[in-house]
Amino acid sequence: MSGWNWVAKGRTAAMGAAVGLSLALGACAEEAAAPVEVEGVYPGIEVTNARLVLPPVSGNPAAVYFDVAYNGERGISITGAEVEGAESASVHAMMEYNFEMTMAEAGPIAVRGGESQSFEPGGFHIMVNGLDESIAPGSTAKVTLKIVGGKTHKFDAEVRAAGEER
Ligand SMILES: [Cu+2]
Repeated sequence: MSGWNWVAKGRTAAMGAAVGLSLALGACAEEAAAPVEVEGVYPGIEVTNARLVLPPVSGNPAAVYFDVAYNGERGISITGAEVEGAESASVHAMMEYNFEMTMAEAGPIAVRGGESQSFEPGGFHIMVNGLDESIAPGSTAKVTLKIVGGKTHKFDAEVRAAGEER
């Protein structure tokens, strides 16, 4: 009889543990459902088709092109950029000056909610100076966009040789 009692007590304890476990799991599931802030990722920004095109002559500036979409409310403004392994990077625009196409540093580039903006040859691009030689075709460059308000959005860009498709 005492043996049976022991089993019953053991079962009760196990059931208690099972209830505790399911409560803990429930709490976990709730946390996962809440929006998770990932460091360096700006909620609502989506960057696609990102590539860093190396210069034909080593030591000249490289350029980063990509498409950026914003799915949030209102809008964002891109104020600058950084590339890992580069001395400097800045947002440029191609523009006509004295009847010639030239490039210059661009002011904040706005992307409204639900819209997108292409950074492409002949238009906006990120100009990259002093890029480390380790960033070779086939590798990945780590790019950070600076968003107005002190936030950032990081993404990877495929590194392409000068002669490859831009
Ligand atoms: Cu440029």
